[in-house]
Amino acid sequence: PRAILLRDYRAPDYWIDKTDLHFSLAEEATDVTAELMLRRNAEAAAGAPLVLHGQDMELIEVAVDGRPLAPREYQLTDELLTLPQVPAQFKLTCKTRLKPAQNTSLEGLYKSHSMYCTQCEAEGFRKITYYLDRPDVMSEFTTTIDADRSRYPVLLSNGNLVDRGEGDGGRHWVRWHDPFKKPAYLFALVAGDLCALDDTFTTRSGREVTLRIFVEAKDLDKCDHAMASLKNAMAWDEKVYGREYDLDIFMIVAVDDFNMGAMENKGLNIFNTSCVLAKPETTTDAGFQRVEAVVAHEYFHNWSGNRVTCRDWFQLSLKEGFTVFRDAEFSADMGSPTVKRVEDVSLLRTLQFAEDAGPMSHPVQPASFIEISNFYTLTIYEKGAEVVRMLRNLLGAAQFRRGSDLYFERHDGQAVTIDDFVKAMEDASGRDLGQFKRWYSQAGTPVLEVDGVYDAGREEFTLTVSQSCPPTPDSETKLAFHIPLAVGLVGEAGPLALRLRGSDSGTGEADQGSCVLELTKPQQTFVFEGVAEKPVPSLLRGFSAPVKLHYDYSRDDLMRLMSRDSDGFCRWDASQQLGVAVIGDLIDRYGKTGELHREPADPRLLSAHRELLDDDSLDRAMVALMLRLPTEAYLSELADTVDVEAIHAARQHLRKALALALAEQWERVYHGNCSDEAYRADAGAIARRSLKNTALGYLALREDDNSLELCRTQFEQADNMTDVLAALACLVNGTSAAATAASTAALAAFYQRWQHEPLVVNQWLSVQAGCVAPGGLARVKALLQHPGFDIKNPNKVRALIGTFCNQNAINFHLKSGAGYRFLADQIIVLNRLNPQIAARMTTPLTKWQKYDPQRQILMKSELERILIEPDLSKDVYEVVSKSLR
Ligand code: B3K
Ligand code: ZN
Repeated sequence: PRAILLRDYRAPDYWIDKTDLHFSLAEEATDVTAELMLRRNAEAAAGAPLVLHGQDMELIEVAVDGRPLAPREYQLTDELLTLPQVPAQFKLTCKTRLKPAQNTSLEGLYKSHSMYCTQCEAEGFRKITYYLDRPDVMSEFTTTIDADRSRYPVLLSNGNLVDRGEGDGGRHWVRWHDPFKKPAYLFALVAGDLCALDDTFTTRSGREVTLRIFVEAKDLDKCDHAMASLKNAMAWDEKVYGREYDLDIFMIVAVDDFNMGAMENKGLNIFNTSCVLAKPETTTDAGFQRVEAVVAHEYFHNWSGNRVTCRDWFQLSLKEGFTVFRDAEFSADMGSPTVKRVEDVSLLRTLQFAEDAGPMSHPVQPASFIEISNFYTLTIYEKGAEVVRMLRNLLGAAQFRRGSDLYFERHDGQAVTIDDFVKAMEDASGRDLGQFKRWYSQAGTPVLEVDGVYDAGREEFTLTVSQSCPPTPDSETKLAFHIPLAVGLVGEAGPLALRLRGSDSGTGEADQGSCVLELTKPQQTFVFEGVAEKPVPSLLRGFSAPVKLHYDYSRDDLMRLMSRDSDGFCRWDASQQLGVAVIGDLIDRYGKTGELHREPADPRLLSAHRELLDDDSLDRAMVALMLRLPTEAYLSELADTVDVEAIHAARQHLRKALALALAEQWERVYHGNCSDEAYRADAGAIARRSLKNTALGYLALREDDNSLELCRTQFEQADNMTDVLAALACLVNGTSAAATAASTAALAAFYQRWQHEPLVVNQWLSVQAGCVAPGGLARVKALLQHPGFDIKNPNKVRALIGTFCNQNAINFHLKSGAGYRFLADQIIVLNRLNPQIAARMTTPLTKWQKYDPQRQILMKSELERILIEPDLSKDVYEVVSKSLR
């Protein structure tokens, strides 16, 4: 397989002004007739051949201006159809035959249960017909679908329904027309026996839009939350970005078999059921929030992605980074901003930082790829969103909005680049963002070393900040980044007023105890004047830049930040840093002695947690977050070499110590947050459940009769999945004989009750895959054979194999290498069925450099075994070969 390079970008030789598609759907095969109105690009050479993309289908006929071509008049390979001689303007007709029922890649046209659906981003349209399948070719689509009326009463495509009729032999047809030009990746088709939830939204200019969510009949009672989220998102985009919806109808369809969360096809979003369906009995709070976020994300793409799209796939973060930033701000506004920020930063710091330090590290704007599907990454999405957030922080909300307005206005209907986006921000603000653009072209996580010195005599506090960035596969040395560093100073009683002296940067702007220092050089110094007491600096407030920051805080400093800082993110981060330090001591201890039995917990951490638990005036959501110890994944990311056993033992030991030392507090907080009110998915109720279930988790570690009974009662009596699953997880992870018996009974009862709800069964798979008790691999292997599992369904693969390999380190990283062998076996099976999912599942093995020499050898040998597989997909080849080089 060959790499595609950004620097090789060339405009297409032909444009496709109109695309007229006709689908005849049938069980054995689907016939597609495409009529394309082609026009040579004025910049192309006169005799330029027409080279169309196409794969995995049968070409029945190709005609130019109605005249069928003889085979010698074109060349056909596995991936391209070339017509060496074509007129400057003409109609191309292509007839192709597809086998959707055999398409397990879930890309192109495929069947999910009894329904037909499509997934075309990034390069799936070429599995439907021969086409210029690249985002800079934008066309006006008309789509006719012809199918059996009783099996497929609902036939959908993009735009507006313009015609319909009856056919022979029980068939019917519909015609859809999309007035907005779009690239082929935004095309969609759905056919099935579906029910719909209907609603309307009136835009601020007074147009009424029909909103329709299509699902299987049994799921109609689970659409209300998605509909409410959609309406909130539509109103929010009008208010915050001035963006109105543009068609008369907006449709969402839920399908069970889907590689990603959802897809923003114009006017016809296709969703993974996991991101649409929600009701309290079947869906956790996290599930509700995910539905809200993904519905909003896909809706926001209508402007950031569809009206203004990407010139080429190297610009992917242009739409994804911006849209993630937009959906994060939306979720923050709908719920608790600090909680949302903490969750996003946790994800970034654990998984994106790990990605950026590993073999698949790439810039937000990559310079090359083998398979674009591998670049729908945390870097493109999450880091991309952080880069947009930094722009907002540097420009301020008002200028950022002006920049966004200019971007949409200037580029409406165009396929553009990340440069165009930054240029609009520059033009609207008058700022030079030249150095800032390095965030897009340089990979790696910058590291800030910060030093603070207090001069009591002069009442001055001096911060010295140096930046550096470790090498990544794309570049050995890095140029300095333009980094907004938000800071405050915290005195004994709380935040201090700031007076920043014009230092060698001079751009800091102090207001109300917070200011943004702009870092542009390898080292800079900032002096705060009039500081009457020795402060503790509050650094990287709100996580103002995606960097690693080191400052030599004492544990007392961290406790001051935890209780006195006005910045919620920094308060939480201080609790995490304290946890990391305390667990770090235990990890060292375990390394030396191989056990921790009598190791006491740090009294400061105990008293910090006691204070959090005793103070009823604090925000419950914040308390729950701060009581959660750093995860094993985060601790692993921080380590140079991951000591799997020590990290697990240390964290578990500390959890148990906290459980015992604060037993009374946990019990009080548990009971104090049980509520008889009916389930609500608002921020307050979610916070209450979160704190209650954090407490239950600690109580369960006591492994006594009382706590077991609490878990069992909550499992049996709760009216919502959040509480049921939290209790089930406690039972499943219990180690006493009584807990094991209770767990077996609970798992059986749960399956019995929910076996007909695939999304609930997935949670059942996931809770077992995450069980840290010994014997995890055997449990997961047994579940592969269970009727509730299906390797062709990505949600199930993620729930069982994904959870086990990514979130159950102690069981996956067995010293024997059996966990690695298991994963490689699954990847080899998946490679043939669904290359995108196979490549994604490979991630844990690619992190081999983080482990000890014995594990490295075992992990690499599994990667090498995958690499010699015949018929290895481009997807898996790229990930495996890059991680071995
Ligand atoms: N744009 C889609 C991603 C589809 C990628 C498929 N390989 C989902 C989203 O980000 O909204
Ligand atoms: Zn997206």
